[in-house]
Order: sequence, then structure tokens, then C-alpha cells
Amino acid sequence: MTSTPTVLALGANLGDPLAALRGAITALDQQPVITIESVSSFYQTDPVGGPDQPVYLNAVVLAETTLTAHELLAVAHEIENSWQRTREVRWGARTLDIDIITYGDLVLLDEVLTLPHPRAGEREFVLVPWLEIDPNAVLPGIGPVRELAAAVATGAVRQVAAATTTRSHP
Ligand code: A4P
Ligand code: MG
Repeated sequence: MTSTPTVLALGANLGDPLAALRGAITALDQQPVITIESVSSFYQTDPVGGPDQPVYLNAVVLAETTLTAHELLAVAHEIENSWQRTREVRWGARTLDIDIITYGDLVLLDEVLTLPHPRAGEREFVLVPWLEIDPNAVLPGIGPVRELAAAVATGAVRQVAAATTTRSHP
């Protein structure tokens, strides 16, 4: 079956963000249809947009999947829901957010999914962890992550925990 490389961004700033990010990585890794290739360090990041809210913990995961992009989004939502994710305010605080940043080179815009993620190229909390684990990454249709990260560098993201080595299905 065809496998597609994908980049996922994890974020949390309510409850226990460290447990949520670790739990999300474990839950993704337990899916037989998802193979985690690498996990960035965890970063403490200043909130971008939305109401006044706590600092975030963010990380990026590189994976391969045999799921379609829409199936992958459904899995991401299931995992978010298992962390009691609620949606009251746009860009508000959350127990766990899993965004699909890229799915191969797919460019897509429909009522549930936009690929690449429309704001990834401006977000230091996505670009810096991504660059850490893939220095040659390119945001499809936008440009090299290295250049995008340099353009938005403000120091609003701080590495707080070294990368955990996550190995997929033995
Ligand atoms: N959706 C469309 N495309 C995608 C995609 N590529 N990946 C839809 C994931 N979801 C996608 O998402 C709203 C809807 O977007 C979903 O139903 C899905 O069908 P959501 O998870 O309910 O809400 P959200 O994450 O708040 O929406 P959005 O617009 O993706 O938010 P952003 O732009 O990701 O901003 N500051 C820091 N420091 N760290 C953060 O992680 N996150 C946000 C959220 C704001 N500020 C932040 C952080
Ligand atoms: Mg989201």
C-alpha cells in the first residue's frame, strides 16, 4: 500500500501539556497505519493569537501513513477528543491540538481540510521544531522551512525537553 510522508504539529496549553504531547505521540505510534519517523524536542512557546492564555508546549512529528489525509485528520480528532479537547474560542487554550502541516506535496482546500496548513509558514512554534528534525524541509508551494523560520524568528519558542526517541511498531 502506498505510504505518504506527513508532518504533524502538536500543541497544548491546558491541563497537563507534557502528558498530552507524550500521550499523543504514543497514540499515533500505536496506530498500525502510522509510522513515526521522528519527534522534535518539546518547546515552550508564547501564545499566538486568541485570548489571553497560558504558554504552550509544542512539538512536531514526522511520520509515514497509509491513511488518506482525511482519515488522518479523523485520527487526529479522535486523539484530541480522548484528551477532552473542547472548542469554545477560536485559537483559544486547548488540552491537545494535532494539526496536519503537510501530507506529501498535497495542496488541498475543502470544507474540513486545508493543506499545507494555512498558517504553518508564519508560525515559529511549527517551523523551529520542524527545522530541528528536518533541516531540508520544504513547505509545499511556500518555501524552505529554514528560510521561513529565519524570517519569523523572535525567540518566542524555547526548547525545554530533548527529543524523545520514538520507534514505531517493532
Ligand atoms: N482543519 C483544516 N485544515 C486542517 C489541517 N491541516 N490540520 C480544520 C488540522 N485541522 C485542519 O481546527 C479547526 C478546524 O480546522 C478543524 O475542524 C479541521 O477540520 P481546531 O483544531 O478545531 O482548531 P484550531 O487548531 O484552533 O484551528 P486552527 O485554525 O488550525 O488554529 P491554528 O492556526 O493552528 O492556531 N500559539 C502557540 N504558541 N502554540 C500553538 O500551538 N495554536 C493555535 C491554534 C493558536 N496559537 C498558538 C497555537
Ligand atoms: Mg487544530
